[in-house]
Amino acid sequence: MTTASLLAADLLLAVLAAAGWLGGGAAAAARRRPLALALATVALLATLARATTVLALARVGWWFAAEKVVVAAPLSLAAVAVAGPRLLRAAGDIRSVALPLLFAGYALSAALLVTVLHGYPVSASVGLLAVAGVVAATALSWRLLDARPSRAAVAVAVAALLAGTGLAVTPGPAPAAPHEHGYPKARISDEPTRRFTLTAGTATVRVGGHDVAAWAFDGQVPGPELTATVGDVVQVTLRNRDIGRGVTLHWHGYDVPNSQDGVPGVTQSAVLPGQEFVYRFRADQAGTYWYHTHSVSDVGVRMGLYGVLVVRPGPTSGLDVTVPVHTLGGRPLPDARMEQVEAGVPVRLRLINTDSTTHRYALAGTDFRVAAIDGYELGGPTPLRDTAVLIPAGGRYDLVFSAPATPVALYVDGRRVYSTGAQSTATDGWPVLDPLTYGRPAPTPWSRFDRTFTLVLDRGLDLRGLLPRYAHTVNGAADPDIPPQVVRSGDVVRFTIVNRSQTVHPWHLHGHHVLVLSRDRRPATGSPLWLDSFDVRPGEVWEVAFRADNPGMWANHCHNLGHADAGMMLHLVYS
Ligand SMILES: [Cu+2]
Repeated sequence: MTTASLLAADLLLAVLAAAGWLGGGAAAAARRRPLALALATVALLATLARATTVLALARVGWWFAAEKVVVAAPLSLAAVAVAGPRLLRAAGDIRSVALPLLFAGYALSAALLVTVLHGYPVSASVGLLAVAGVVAATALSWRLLDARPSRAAVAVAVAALLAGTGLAVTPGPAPAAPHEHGYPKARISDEPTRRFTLTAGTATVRVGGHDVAAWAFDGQVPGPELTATVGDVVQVTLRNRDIGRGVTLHWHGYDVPNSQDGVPGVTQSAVLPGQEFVYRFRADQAGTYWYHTHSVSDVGVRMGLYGVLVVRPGPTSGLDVTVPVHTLGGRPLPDARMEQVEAGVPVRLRLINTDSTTHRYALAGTDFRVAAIDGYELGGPTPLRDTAVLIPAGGRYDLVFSAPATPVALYVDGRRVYSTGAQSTATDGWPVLDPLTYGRPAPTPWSRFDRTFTLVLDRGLDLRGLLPRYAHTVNGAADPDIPPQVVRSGDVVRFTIVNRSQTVHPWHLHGHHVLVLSRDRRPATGSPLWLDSFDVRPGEVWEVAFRADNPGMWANHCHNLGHADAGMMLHLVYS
């Protein structure tokens, strides 16, 4: 079982146990003995079964197994200890076990709420509020069952409530405000050798034979493909015609100077209708990249404000095809395309995922190699056949092959998007490439780290704004309340990224590529893997490192852009 399915099973058992105790208590109160006994048995079995799931989670290295033991186990044991013996001894009135069963139900519900709603890390105030809730609910039930709650129970509930609330409203240290420093201005003065102008505006575009309302660069989705050769000085003038919520250009994966990074509120102001902004940077890194707006990025990118950026090392021969995959108005892009290719022609397919979730790509009909990931060439890539690749949100894979005499086809999630002739293959059952074990290894350039940071990705209630929201959190906080990570120029920095939630988080640090050290404590054994976008799946622990060599203030966020908008965004700041 994967960690994600173990987590789901554990959650299901927890819900079953809580519901069983609560239902059993209600049935006992109504003097329905058989139902009460049946539900209590279900609850007991589910509670015991959780020992198995928690143990299994611990064995696969889930970081928070101990927390389950600390929070859920005592409450589960208390529930069994209070309700179990009473149940066995309840020869007379079944109603006498109603309260213990209800108490067990409240205790497990509280543990569940703390786990799901509050997330990591659990604070003393949340613990006290949970205890207050359990005691208060038990006292109220006691009262409704025609008995009288002891004054001690009421006193405990009130005391816990007051203490918990007191701790909750005590302000913690305020995170440094990221926007007080003004915007960086330094821009290279070299004369541009490649000039482009992109105009953002609302548009109607054709997708799969349907008209779709979009936001587009130059009226097309994706926007124009920008190309350059290593050594070029690229200048792009961005104009906004009528996108009311503003537009910027972020060069995804291209480690430009901070002032050109295109993050509104951090490196520049959003470009409003009628305004323009000129970006200029040196193309000193070859590879496959893309650009997109970073202003209300969740909506803006989804509506179509993105395009491809390809930087080539020099004149190339053969066929060079870019395949930017996107979902526009619920319809997949690009449309299927077929072209004749002579046998023996070298082909490079540049696969780009511009959506917010992972896509599965499968190249059928030929051996191929993964030449590059996220713009960086891999060392010693070996031939692959009938193997799929998973590309995270924002990620890019370059596949290369020599065109065979027979047709080749590329499938994305089972849909054919590119082919060199009539070709039909079922690719669903293919194994998936693990990039951490692919290619020729090389020694890690660093053995010690000047800074280490841990990022726990999670969900939780964020109560700091005007309205409470169920946010995507990092270390228990949501943007803008996540403290920035502060580094010095030249530092070698290590991140440990842990996913405590039930969803995939594609992580993306601006301005730097990170070297993957390990995943789930297993060191990367393939070619050095320099990534700017990588999927941290539920339960996974990634260790990555980079040298802090690009000063400024950089966004560091989940590239499921809906998650980023819902809090999963922090900043890397040079002191
Ligand atoms: Cu995410």
